[in-house]
Amino acid sequence: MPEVITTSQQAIQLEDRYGAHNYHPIPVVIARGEGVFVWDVEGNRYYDFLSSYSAVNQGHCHPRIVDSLIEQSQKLSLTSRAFYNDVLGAYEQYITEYFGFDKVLPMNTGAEAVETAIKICRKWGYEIKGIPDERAKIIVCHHNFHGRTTTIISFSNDPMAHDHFGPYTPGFINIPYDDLESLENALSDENVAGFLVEPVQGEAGVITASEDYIRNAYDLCRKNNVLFIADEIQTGLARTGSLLAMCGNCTCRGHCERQDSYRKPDILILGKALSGGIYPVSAVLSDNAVMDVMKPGVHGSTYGGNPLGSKVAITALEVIRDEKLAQNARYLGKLFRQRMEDLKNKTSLIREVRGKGLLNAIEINDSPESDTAWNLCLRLKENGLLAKPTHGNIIRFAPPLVMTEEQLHECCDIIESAITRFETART
Ligand code: IF1
Repeated sequence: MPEVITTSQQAIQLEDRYGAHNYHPIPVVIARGEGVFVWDVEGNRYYDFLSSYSAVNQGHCHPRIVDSLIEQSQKLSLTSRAFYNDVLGAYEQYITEYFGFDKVLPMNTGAEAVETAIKICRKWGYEIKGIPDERAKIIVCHHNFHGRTTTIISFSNDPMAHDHFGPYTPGFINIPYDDLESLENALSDENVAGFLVEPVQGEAGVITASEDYIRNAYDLCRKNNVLFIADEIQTGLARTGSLLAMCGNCTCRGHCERQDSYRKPDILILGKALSGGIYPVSAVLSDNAVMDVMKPGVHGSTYGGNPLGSKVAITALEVIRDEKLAQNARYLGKLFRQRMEDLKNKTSLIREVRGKGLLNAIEINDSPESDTAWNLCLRLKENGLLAKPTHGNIIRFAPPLVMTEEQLHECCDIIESAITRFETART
């Protein structure tokens, strides 16, 4: 029988002894989650300001999504795609109409969806664009993060993610993010099939591009017959204040193709909050002109398109729309950044505040090698708020999108108190 965990220390010791050390977690052991809150083994409550890396946009254990999981899991959880099932078609219709695409290829994790998008793009390059076999290239950006598989880390320029996992997959061109001239130069290569980009670079430290970058990059790809592939695994599903970060410049507060600023990606990749953190579900959406290169037998997955994940995803998407999470994220995000900018004027610890919707970050005024951001996150934990640094000196703040204005101000008070007390203690 597995050991019953009754203390945080016991849990940490077990993970240290028996688990691979591929993470260095903040020392907190979460036992329960509900909405914007999590509780540790000892019953201490915290605001979750990471949202499981934007997978629980709908809040922890959203009751409607949990009910869908329970109901479907007691009927049928998995059939494989060797047979049809009575949920997948309804899910495929729902999600393609929800985002405005002809077809979806259902997968499980984000990395799997990115790998799937790469395969679709390459196949389209050879069979439709006419690129000579084995010559297709995909343009990616410096400081990208698209997952942890060997092909994906082949085009990462983060040594931690990349080094000593070779030999690497060829066929990728790395260019600076938010640099249209570099993109235009790279697009002059007629063997380019696609441009894979995050509308906001999450792991890099919430790097937001200049206002028209995504739209102009899209137009350059269109002009060069290159597929625009939007990785919205972290930025999508209302996180950045619109249903998709791609439509972030429009004013419809949601998602409508009629907005002249919206550019519909040739391939849209979703994951994380597509299931509200309840079950791994990812998706690759595209129109027939691209998706129809995928014929029976060329791609697949044991769990991809399973009825349980499909039912959960339908409800997760309904919650985003019914609870107007994009609108709430846009409104609260502006408040949060204003509070952080006010705090920046009172402390020397904050170098920059940046973000979109409720995907935000503060850059700490210390070197990435310092432990300042880590120690600040420990202080935040002691004050009831969980966050974790990325790339040393950047603290990402991404609460569930169901947060209220009152809760947001309480969290800003916690952040302000922790930073000012931390600075005082240092002087
Ligand atoms: C870790 C953060 C990292 C992603 C984008 C694809 C994937 C992710 C834009 C792959 C996953 C996760 C992975 C997790 C930490 C977290 C993350 F930015 F969200 F914080 F690493 F960059 N595209 N992001 O953000 O999706 O296969 O994980 O379902 O690997 O440490 P996945």
